[in-house]
Amino acid sequence: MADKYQPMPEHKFTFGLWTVGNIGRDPFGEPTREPLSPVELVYLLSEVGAYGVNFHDNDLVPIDATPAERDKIVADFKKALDDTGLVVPMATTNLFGSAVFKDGAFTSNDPKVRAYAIQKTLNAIDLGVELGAKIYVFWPGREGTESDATKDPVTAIKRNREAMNFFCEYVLDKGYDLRFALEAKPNEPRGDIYNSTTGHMLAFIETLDHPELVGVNPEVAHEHMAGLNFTHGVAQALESGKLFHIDLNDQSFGRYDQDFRFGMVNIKSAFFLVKLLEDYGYDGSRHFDAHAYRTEDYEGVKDFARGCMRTYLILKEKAAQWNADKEIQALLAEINADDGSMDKYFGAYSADKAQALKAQSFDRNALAKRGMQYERLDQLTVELLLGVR
Ligand code: GLT
Ligand code: MN
Ligand code: MN
Repeated sequence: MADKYQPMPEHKFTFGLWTVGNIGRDPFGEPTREPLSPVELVYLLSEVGAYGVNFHDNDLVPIDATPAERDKIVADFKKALDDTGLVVPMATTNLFGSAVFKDGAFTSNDPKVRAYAIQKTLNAIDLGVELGAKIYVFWPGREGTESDATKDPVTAIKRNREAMNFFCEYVLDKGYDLRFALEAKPNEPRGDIYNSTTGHMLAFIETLDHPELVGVNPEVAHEHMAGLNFTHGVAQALESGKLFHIDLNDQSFGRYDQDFRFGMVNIKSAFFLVKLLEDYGYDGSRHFDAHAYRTEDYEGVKDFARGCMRTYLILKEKAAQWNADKEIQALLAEINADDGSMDKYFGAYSADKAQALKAQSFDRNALAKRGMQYERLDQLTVELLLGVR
């Protein structure tokens, strides 16, 4: 019998080359795994059942490659994609690894660095489009400061906006079928990063010349680093039509960017996230921006990748079970009971409505006495997740 948690193309599970290709280096220790080539990583992803592979320009083409080397690498990569059927839904630029970006890319205080960052991104957009990407991510890892003595934050916002407007015009000029997704992170590697949460990004997008081309790419770990409820941030993006992409992983609250396997730490919040994405029909990639523990060899990397997808599918099944659970649904119906008597006060404003509402009397104490039964509802949820329902 087929495994019911088998990943299928319609699940749109993707991994970055940098995720399964992570070699286990950390700030204190050397790599623990030998690097694999992009082609080898495509075959690894195909073996575990992924649908797609994403990359930074330099995950695929080294920063100092000659044009001839670039063409050979791209041709080999395309062949691996053809052989395996994997697709490239998303691409992005490495604007953080090279020492040139030590003070940022689009927000660097050095105009030559800013211009170089824009040039690098234009080339990387071409590369992504050549391989079929429809979403292009911007993660401003170096766009920040250690000390605010060093950079004016208003100037930095303006530089960032000018760069994004330039890229939107470039995509329109070229006729590319490409949209941008901005990924927030509060800190690391910079002491503080601008536009530090998904909420900041959503507000920034509305100030661009082409907001319709730009959405967000929220990441679990990054919002948890900021102590936020990830599901709420994703809901805000989804509700406003701005959830273009998502980076799934996990993270203990209060830690650095751990990029753990999806669902590894916070099963319950992962459940509500999957339920949100599924209930509201999010149809973009489910991208796992995470990596295996440093203790693992490549068999462990496959365990990691399979685990991300399997946990997602199990939680998807649990969400369907939750939606079909008679006791839970009866409780929800009771909690949300509505006799329609207040309908006349909701919806569009009118002076008459405001007048009538001001005249309505409410028994505040009686309303406050009502028990909401949330303890019961949450315990039912926990028992469902623990597998005893
Ligand atoms: C980097 C970062 C991720 C971003 C990637 C996109 S690179 O690994 O930690 O969160 O999504 O640039
Ligand atoms: Mn991360
Ligand atoms: Mn990410």
